[in-house]
Amino acid sequence: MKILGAKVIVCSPGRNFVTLKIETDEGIYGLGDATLNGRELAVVSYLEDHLVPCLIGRDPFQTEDIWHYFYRGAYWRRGPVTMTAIAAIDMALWDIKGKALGVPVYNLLGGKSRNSVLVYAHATGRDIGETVDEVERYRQKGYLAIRAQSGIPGLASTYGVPKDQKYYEPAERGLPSESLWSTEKYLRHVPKLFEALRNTLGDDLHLLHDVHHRLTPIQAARLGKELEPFHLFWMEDPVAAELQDGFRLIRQHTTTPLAVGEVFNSIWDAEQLMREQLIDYLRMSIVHGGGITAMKKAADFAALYHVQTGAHGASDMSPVCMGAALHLDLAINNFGIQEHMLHNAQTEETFPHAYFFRDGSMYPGDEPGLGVDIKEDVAARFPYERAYLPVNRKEDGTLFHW
Ligand code: EZ4
Ligand code: CO
Repeated sequence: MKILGAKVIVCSPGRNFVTLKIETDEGIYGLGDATLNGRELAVVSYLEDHLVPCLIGRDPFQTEDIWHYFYRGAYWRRGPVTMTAIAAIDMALWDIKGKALGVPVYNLLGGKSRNSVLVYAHATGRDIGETVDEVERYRQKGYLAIRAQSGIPGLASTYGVPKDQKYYEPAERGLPSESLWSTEKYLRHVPKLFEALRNTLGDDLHLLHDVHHRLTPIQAARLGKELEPFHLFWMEDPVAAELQDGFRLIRQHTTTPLAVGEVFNSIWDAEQLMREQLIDYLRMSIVHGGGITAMKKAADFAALYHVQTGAHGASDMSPVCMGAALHLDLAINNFGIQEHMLHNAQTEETFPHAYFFRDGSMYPGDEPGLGVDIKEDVAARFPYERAYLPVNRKEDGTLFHW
């Protein structure tokens, strides 16, 4: 089998998605997600101008060689644009392999290590009362694990809290919006949120929280300690993780489990964090972490250090990535949890998929390949619109982590 060509499909069914479609001489095609939120067209160019010309004529079964060809062969290593582009190719090739062999991709990765994939949903509210109600609503839908975020008194907008639309979607059309931040107000508020959640909902539900990179290690240590009575499943991205040494400080002070890595794009971003057992869950996604080939290796490395996976699965990862994630989640031994943020109706219409949700878990389905398709005619109805993630400033105007 040979690769005939590949095309990049950009669409915006409510938000932007970039999808790679690789075609073969046997009529089988594969799909890969190439979406990098707010920087979409950089990946389009990287693929169209630099990678796709090198794919033509290759054997799509050679996922390992092709991965190294584009990783080592670029000379320039890592980085979100490069790794997202490589991930898209890798996903599409695994999809082709599965379709050609007539098996779902999880059967090429070791088969089923479990029956179902535990997922967590996002509950948000403008205040504690609304968030408690939202968590309850998700629980009634069958979710066993729920991330809880709430507005902070005295701050006009907060990460994770929707402005007008029903579901939280951080990217906005037009130029970047700006939000305001106060660490003091945040740290006073969050323990009250989780106290209210446990008092109202009891101890059974898994509760998660995303700090979104906004604390220093010692502040994160304080928060982790104060949240200990409420037994979180995890505290996510407590600090920006470039300084991996910083996590030692958090670890010394708290037993609240830590999840890190949605912005990572290489195992080297997490190598020390895992080797020194400074984190509990690796959040790197297939689309931003270099594909199935790279993430299988990262997961196997994590397993040596008691680290489990908890892949990023926000709505800016397309259904193609969600499908790929579920195959890997089902197959690896050290799977922890999978994020599951709902896609809107137009996205569901654009990307038909075999995966489904039932009783708090998800299932990749048993179709050959990844089990996700794209309707190009539907995609064409939703052309690209420039959109950005917000930027975040402290109340005195200092630019801060978003
Ligand atoms: O900010 O996906 O845990 N989920 C998150 C997300 C990320 C967005 C960035 O594109 O932190 O909301
Ligand atoms: Co996050």
